[in-house]
Amino acid sequence: MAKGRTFDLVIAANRLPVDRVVDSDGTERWRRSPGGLVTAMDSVMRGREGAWVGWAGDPGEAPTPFDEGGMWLHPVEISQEEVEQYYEGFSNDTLWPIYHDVIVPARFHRPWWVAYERVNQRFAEAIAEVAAEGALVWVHDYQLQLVPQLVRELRPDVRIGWFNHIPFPPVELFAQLPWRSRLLTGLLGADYLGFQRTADAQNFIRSCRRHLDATTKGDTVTLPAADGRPGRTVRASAVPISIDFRSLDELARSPAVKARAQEIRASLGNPETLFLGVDRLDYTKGIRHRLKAYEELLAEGTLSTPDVTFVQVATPSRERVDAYKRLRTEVETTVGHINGSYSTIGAQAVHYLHQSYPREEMAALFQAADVMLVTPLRDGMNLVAKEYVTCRNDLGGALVLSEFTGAWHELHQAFVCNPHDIEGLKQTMLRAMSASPKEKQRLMRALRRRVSDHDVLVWADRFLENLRAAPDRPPRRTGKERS
Ligand code: GDG
Repeated sequence: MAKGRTFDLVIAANRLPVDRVVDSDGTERWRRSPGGLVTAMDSVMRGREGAWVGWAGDPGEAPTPFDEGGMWLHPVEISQEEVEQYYEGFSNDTLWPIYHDVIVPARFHRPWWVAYERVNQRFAEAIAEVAAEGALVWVHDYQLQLVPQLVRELRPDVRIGWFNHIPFPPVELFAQLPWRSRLLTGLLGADYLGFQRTADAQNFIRSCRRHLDATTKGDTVTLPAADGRPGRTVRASAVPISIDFRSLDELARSPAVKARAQEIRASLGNPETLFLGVDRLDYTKGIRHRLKAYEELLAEGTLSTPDVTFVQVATPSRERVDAYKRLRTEVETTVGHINGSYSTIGAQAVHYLHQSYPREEMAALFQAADVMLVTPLRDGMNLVAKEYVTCRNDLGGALVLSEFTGAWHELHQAFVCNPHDIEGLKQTMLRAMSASPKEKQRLMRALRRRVSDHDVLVWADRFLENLRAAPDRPPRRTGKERS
């Protein structure tokens, strides 16, 4: 019925914020999916009339657009071959490693690029269909870097913003991409480009200077007029993402979550120190590094069970990509080795959970943990760090945080670590666990204030404000080509 329905705010991301589930009686329904972006945009859409353009998660024909919790969801079709080439291939096996310091080698395949271009074009067409005259279009992340320019060609009347959830790589790494100029031109179709850190925005601006006929000044890039297209000036700056502090804080204060946190500690044998890691099972997260540090502390006898234990939640992720399969094998072998060597009956050294949990359970785990280990080798932001401090309204707990996360640039009262420096990481873990309750309270209070004052709503407002104030005002359309 809603064919032709248009919206003043259009979000575009690789995935729609829902998963299709089939109940035991065979009926199908949509369920809100977990994850950083979903949580963030959910808050942004609250109280606004908006549409979300994205993939529904199953290859093949897209479901008909539908309304879900006050948001219009417009599915984009992606075939099985495109899932392999555009998503698993170009997005997660080419761009993801390049944008994360080449922790694993990037793989370049020309058919993957062709699929990436084709899917980006399809997203642009879907956005053009649902955007109202003069709408704000907010495109998300590395999977859709060509979309800003493609939308601009179809709909010069709309304002286009793009936000990168992951880092933007240094010039030398970005230069490896055979399609580097096309990616930059694709992004420069936007009016405003948001990044997690100033360093990411600067990396982007430097790459534009190096690879395009562009001039840069401060945080803007100017492309001269060419091929009948007018010149444009685009702003690129940092606007770090955050979380919905108030709703998570409220959840963490609930008696059910508090009781569950106690229950978790009791079922682990009430250890003196509970270490916790919560990550997608991804090689960027430094899971192996933290396990190595922990194993060495056990081997030296500095730590021992049952005084300490370690819970690692490793949510399944990108399981068909080879680098992820290898990582899983490595992590699971290491966990097996640690448990084989240092567990005793009734006192396990590592509890490894390759599963996804409800939000309430995550909040309880955060409350139960004495030391949260966030040790990525590179991470755009890392929302888990912000979620942990949000759940610690008791002002207990300690956060160990890698200097290679975007979060570190905001959370200076964390126990900072360089995860490559295993000796240093071990010392930081020990300092965090043995800090006095008073010191922990002082640090946690400051961390919580930062997240509370810079929550997801502040982030979204800042992004949209920057988008509205962007230098280039697009011409209003005068034709009657759309109803
Ligand atoms: C990308 C960037 C950036 C995880 N397991 C479960 C679960 N989660 C939730 C966490 C958190 C989210 O997923 C993960 O967000 P992160 O920020 O930690 O990491 P990425 O998935 O890599 O996200 C990252 C982010 O985008 C946002 O811009 O910060 O740098 O890489 O919210 O709590 N949630 C539930 N069950 C689980 O088992 N409910």
